[in-house]
Amino acid sequence: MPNKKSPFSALNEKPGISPPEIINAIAVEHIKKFRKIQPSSKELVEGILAGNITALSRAITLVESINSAHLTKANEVINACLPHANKSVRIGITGVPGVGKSTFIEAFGKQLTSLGKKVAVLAVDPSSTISHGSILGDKTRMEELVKDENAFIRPSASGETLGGVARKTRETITLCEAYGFDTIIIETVGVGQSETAVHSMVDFFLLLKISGAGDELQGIKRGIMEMADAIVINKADGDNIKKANLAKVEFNSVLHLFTAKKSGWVPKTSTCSAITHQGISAVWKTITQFLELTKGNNYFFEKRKEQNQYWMLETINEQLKLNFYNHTVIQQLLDSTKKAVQNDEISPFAAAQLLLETYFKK
Ligand SMILES: Nc1nc2c(ncn2[C@@H]2O[C@H](COP(=O)(O)OP(=O)(O)OP(=O)(O)O)[C@@H](O)[C@H]2O)c(=O)[nH]1
Ligand SMILES: [Mg+2]
Repeated sequence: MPNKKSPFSALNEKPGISPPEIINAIAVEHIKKFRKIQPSSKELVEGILAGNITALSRAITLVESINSAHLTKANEVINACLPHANKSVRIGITGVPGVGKSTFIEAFGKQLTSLGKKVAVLAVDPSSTISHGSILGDKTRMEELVKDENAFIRPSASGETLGGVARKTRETITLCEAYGFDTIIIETVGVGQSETAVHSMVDFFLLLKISGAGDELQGIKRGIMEMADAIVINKADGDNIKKANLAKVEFNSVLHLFTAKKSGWVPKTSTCSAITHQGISAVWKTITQFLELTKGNNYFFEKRKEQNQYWMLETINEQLKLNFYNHTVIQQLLDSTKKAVQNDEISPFAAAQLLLETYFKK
């Protein structure tokens, strides 16, 4: 009930005040800022081409996203970047955990930037889904390179499959090249299938090894050695120098057993120390010789064309697989069909056929 006794009573309401204009202006500013956080694909492309590192990082994040709206936008950015890409040398580096890949890349990367090169370091690490980026995750072995303004280090994308992770790295190469990086280094761990994926996106493939006790050739996957354009024996320092030299001779004789490469290149073996930097500049020299030879005989360009076709087919395979397993009907049927196969109620082939037919009829 209104108090009629006194106009000064606290129970008397004052006439309403309309909200000041400023509130709306703040809201507008806020919305504008938010829009800035989500730049358009055109803005991203312009940023990348102008050498804006934030734009590059954002575009890579877009490429790595699993959101389908982001996928469309990422494709727009990549397509616009394509004409500006391709002018680089792509180097793959593999080796078992602990061989010194990160330490080597730190020394090698610094060597390259001292030559005036702009270096991007990427990674393909299929285990990163579980460990959230073990390769390059901490960057502690690349303290100097991280600080170098001519270097860019990006940890591995994560994903459910190696194919997915590899595709994202492949697309990141395009973005980095459009930005102006002329040397792309891709690190991968030498256990499993990731070397094959990296081999299919690089010009030069380097296998890092260490001399070990016992038979040097034990446990080396022949396939990886066959892919290598150079085998570099790391940790050739201190007491290890002699052993490293012996390992070099041994690897060299094995390399000669393989069939000649289509590139005409004869793989090289050498030793180095990522810590003392012995043999690091020689690795770049080897790569320069490789480029001279393969650009001269056109192999370099032909291989890139082949790799592009490979990545188109890989992307189709990957996408079909994803669509299949994400389809609601398949998701409903998959568990029961798996059980039926386990209990010998249906053959694995008939079961697969049934699921595929269901999928394609959808
Ligand atoms: N003596 C010596 N030690 C080295 C050399 N290079 C690397 N190391 C050491 O070897 C260990 C492993 O080096 P990393 O660079 O982390 O090896 P990585 O291959 O990147 O290992 P992952 O990332 O786990 O696959 C570290 O303790 C390094 O200090 C070298 O040239 N000489
Ligand atoms: Mg490492």
